[in-house]
Amino acid sequence: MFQRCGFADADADLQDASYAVVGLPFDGTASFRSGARDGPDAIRLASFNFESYDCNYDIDLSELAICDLGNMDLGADPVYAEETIKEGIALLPRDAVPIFLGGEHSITPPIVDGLVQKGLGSLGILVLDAHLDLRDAFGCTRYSHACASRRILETKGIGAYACIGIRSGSREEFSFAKEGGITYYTSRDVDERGINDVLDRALEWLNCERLYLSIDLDVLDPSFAPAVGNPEPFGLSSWDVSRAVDRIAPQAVGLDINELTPAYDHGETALLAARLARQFIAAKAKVSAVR
Ligand SMILES: [Mn+2]
Repeated sequence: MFQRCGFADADADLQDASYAVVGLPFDGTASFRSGARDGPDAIRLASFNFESYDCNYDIDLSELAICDLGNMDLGADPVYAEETIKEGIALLPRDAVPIFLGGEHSITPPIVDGLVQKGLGSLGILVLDAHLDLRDAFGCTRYSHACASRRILETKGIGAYACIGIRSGSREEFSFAKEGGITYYTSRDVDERGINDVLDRALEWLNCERLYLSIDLDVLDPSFAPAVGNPEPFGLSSWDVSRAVDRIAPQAVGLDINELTPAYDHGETALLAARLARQFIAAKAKVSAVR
């Protein structure tokens, strides 16, 4: 009679969980549209639109052990949020694959650091993003969403890094990427070569057994995902991102979906975010079932 109000089909207890949904409601460094702090709950609400059965993977999410831990209390200070996220990840059981619902993109560096600290080994980090996010600081803080990839690259213990969907950054950021040999693929690369070819190249570069996937929803064209902090035209399609999830999920130790700003949504961006999270779980569960 009483429905749970977390992520749909996430009714397992943490000690039994194979998948742990964690909300990170932080938007303290938003530079254009704020409101990503409301992202996790909007994704949860949207998740109830979908069947528990994934017909592509022949996996029923209601038969999986998924736990929704709720939201971390992150406040508005980026330093506090970063430390809290790291502390929270240390408490997660190693057997549960975390699915982090953002929150702005500044949540990703402490997630990556927290996962490395758990001794998961050398992680290949794949970021889907319109923006390079390679600034050393932005808006008086090094913890800004505009510095996310720069901080990820500084994280000790990660394997390789690549990003796909790039179409925005300062001249200094592009110079930094080129001089530093940072692997990035533009949305034009995806348009010209196709997502599968770009993913082939990115995965070959990452060359890691374990991967981490960070989806900044602004990687998508605003026609697919309008409700993001910094929308950028000429982006990827929902099919492109779906294929990336299919390819990465089997090797992934975790996922984050960030930058949803629900106040600018008619529901379509939250629905896509929820669907991608569910697809990630189904794709991973399919591989686990075969093994
Ligand atoms: Mn971005």
